[in-house]
Amino acid sequence: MMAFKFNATTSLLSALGVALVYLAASSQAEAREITVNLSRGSFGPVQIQANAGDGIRFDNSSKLMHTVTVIGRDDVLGNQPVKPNESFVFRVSSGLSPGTYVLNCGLHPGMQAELVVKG
Ligand SMILES: [Cu+2]
Repeated sequence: MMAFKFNATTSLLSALGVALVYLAASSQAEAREITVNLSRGSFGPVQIQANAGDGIRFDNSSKLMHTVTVIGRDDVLGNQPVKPNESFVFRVSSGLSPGTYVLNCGLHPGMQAELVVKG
């Protein structure tokens, strides 16, 4: 009888352990961060795929000031400045419905990237 109780407790703890690992894995997936480099007048990569809730970290590794704008969606992200050697994290909000958007730098014409929001 004692052995049975021990096994039942062990099983319950194992199940809890599995649940905790699952929760940890889920929250890691939700906290995904994508790094985009701003350098030499271009975004790298030029196509970014993200889900709602993901963070896009714009790293400015250049000696120039850049800005990041979602064209046509100033309500989501205005002309966000990113100084040299600084970074800015843009959280893909639920305000951006799934679709394709164009990001650009307001200071360097032609400096663009495509943002695909998957859902
Ligand atoms: Cu720029």
